[in-house]
Amino acid sequence: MSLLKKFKRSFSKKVTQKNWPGLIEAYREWLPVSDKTPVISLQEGSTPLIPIKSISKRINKKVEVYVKYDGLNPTGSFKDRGMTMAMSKAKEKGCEAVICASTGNTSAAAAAYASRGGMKSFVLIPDGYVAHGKLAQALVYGAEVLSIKGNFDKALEIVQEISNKYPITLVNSTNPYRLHGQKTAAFEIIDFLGEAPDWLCIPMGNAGNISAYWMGFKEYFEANQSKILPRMMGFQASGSAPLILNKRIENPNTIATAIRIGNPVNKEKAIKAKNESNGSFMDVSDEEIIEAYKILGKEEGIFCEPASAASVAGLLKRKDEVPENSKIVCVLTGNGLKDPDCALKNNDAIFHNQLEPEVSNIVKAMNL
Ligand code: AN7
Repeated sequence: MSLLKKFKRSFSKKVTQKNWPGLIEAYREWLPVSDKTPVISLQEGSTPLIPIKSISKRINKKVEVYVKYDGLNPTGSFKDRGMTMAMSKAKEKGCEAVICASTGNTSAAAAAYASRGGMKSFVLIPDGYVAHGKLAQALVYGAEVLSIKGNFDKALEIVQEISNKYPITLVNSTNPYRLHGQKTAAFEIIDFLGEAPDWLCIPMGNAGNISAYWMGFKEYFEANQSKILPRMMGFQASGSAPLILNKRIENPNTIATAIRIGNPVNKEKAIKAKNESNGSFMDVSDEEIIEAYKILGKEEGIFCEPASAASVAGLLKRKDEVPENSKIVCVLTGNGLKDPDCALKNNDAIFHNQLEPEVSNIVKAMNL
């Protein structure tokens, strides 16, 4: 029996948003927690899996394409799945402060969950390359923000050194509890579809999430919760594609600042996921990312951030390889509201500015 079904039974009524307890309680038996673990939660998880006809149509071949809209988590990204675990385990150990490097979403989630758990958070970010929504979150959630004149990879080296020398817990995806939390997204997909998809398309930055999903798919498969394993299809932005070029990128660049990472710390795990799943990695250009971003917005009403759109851009790029009748899930890792500057610069909307406030004038502008 799937965990969600068990969970439904234990509540003896329909699972609704009202009684979703957060992912640690929902998937407790699959996670390294005990009765002693203080659960720090914002009721993350249980995000929708939404069919996307506009993409299925472009591929044809009777495929069903879904997006896992993880931008609907409490701080607007999949990082909440990892943070509920990392923070609960840090608190269990008696930790008082946490630290991370971040392109933005990790810092927002770390700040929120640290505050929720009564801990202090320090976040290192690359100056000028964190989307404004994410920076605003870190500040409001009460992190101490340290902006460095350097990129994410440098920031990660620094926080690794600091956490080795001082009693501060590192909550980047080198923290194993992060990946355990994030693997629950794979469980949710199988619980919802009744089976694993044929392909999982996912953006890669530090490559923690693809590794976490693969762990989740394998665990469910081994426990007979699914009969197939998906091919793990990872995508990076062309200007920031160390896993495709197979070398460290010193100066990564892309409009998708979330995945502006040149030296992924989970590289080995991601390559293992690719090889074990008969998967494949590919890069997508910023233009391809923005095209997918716009399709999702204006044809589906789904607003994701550019890094997330890389999964859909990648699927469209590989559409000739998609098998007939297959089910494909693209992971939308972050909410579009995170990066309003990108949205304002990249849309095809008609926007009449500075109009005189008179009906006749407005009607004329509307071309009625
Ligand atoms: C929206 O916040 O690395 O491959 O510091 O924010 O697991 O790194 C963000 C990564 C994809 C890539 N989509 O995930 C950070 C950070 C979004 C992201 C990724 C990130 P990983």
